[in-house]
Amino acid sequence: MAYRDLEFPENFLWGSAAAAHQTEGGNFNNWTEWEKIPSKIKDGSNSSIACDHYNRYEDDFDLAKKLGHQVHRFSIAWSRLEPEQGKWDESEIDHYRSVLQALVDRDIQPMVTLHHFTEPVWFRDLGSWLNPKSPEIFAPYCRKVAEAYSDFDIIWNTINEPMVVTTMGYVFGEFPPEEKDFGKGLTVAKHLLMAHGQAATQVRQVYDEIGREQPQIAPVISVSHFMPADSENDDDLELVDYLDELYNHVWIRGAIEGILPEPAGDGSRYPPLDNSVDFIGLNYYSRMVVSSELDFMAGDMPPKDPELERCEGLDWEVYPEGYYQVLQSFGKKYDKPIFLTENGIGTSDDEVRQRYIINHLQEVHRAIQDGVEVLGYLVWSLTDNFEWAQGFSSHFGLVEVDYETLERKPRESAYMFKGIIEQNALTEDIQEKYLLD
Ligand code: GCO
Repeated sequence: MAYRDLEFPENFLWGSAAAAHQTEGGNFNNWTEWEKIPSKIKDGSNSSIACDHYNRYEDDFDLAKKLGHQVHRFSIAWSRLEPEQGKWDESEIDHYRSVLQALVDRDIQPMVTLHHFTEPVWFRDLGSWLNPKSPEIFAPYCRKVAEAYSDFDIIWNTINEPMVVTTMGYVFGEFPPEEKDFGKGLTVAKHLLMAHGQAATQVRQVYDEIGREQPQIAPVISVSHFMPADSENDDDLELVDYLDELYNHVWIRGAIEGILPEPAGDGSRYPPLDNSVDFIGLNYYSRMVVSSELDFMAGDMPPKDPELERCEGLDWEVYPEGYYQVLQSFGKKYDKPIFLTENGIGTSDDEVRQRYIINHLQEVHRAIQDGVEVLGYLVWSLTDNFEWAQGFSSHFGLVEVDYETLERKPRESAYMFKGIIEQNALTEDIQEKYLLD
């Protein structure tokens, strides 16, 4: 097969993404408490030390720098900053100042996520996102963060993957609080949308108050490419449309249009959402094939395609074409640029990762050629880390972590990615080297 150089737009940003709970260690939140229940984490591990990134962030950012990264996306642990409602831990606020400074010192652009899955135990005890007041309870923390770090040049992410929090925590019951209740899921989706609005509003207000130019703000959504088990079956096609709308679009459309859309809300306006989306943070990993003959809500899925490679543990099928499809549909539906805030694969076979990244970037390039505005691309993740209910058994890192010694070792894919960043292109040489080997 003949390849050609695929150049990315000028000013395209490259880097990697991570989250506090998965890398830092030493957290105390709803997940650390849940992890203590035997059998919740598939490999029997827990996040206690994780990658010890809390103490090793400078070394990790040295690696990111050495590997050419221009952006690093990470999350702030709400439970560290506000260990009791309304009480602020100044030493933790200082900690993240040092983290931000370490990125700036290395000339890496920080992208900061305010909520990435975990929350303080006191918030859980107030009913978490089922509490009608939860968006307002979240707001002071967002304000505090904005006040504390507004002197840094930050790209802000409000809520990470609201529909994953909703479905995994409240519909399929695989994440805390293990609810299996569609109605509760809708309530949580609505409150997370309101929380996004509150977060954006707080950040904007703080910047206005200090007379600083407004930053870029975005929620980060997880999208899947839904496909019918039988493309001739109308019921399957209908199910695809229904799930695509419910999972991929309802929430983000609400954020962009400033409403609480049905079926999560009643279609009413929610003013804090106004001007809350500068760009769409989009995470894509895989497709989802669905059949109307199976009970999707009970988690029944058709058999996977044995020809496709899969993500370790999570069993997601590798399907790069779906990336193009979702980018196309987002490009057409919304007048907002897209930042690819996560893409990657859990695997111990780095050649699988090399192929995964290249094949997905080929699709990103194709979408850009066809007119979709894409601002940047972040690999999930810089290092191996604690993959939620999978524990440490799914290896997403460009950099391998030895969990005995916590030693870091860049994989070949990290150097491959460095080459892509340096050229701002997927060159013919890189494609030949990594796809034909
Ligand atoms: C998510 C989270 C990440 C995951 C990654 C791989 O996207 O679910 O943002 O924390 O680790 O997606 O599953």
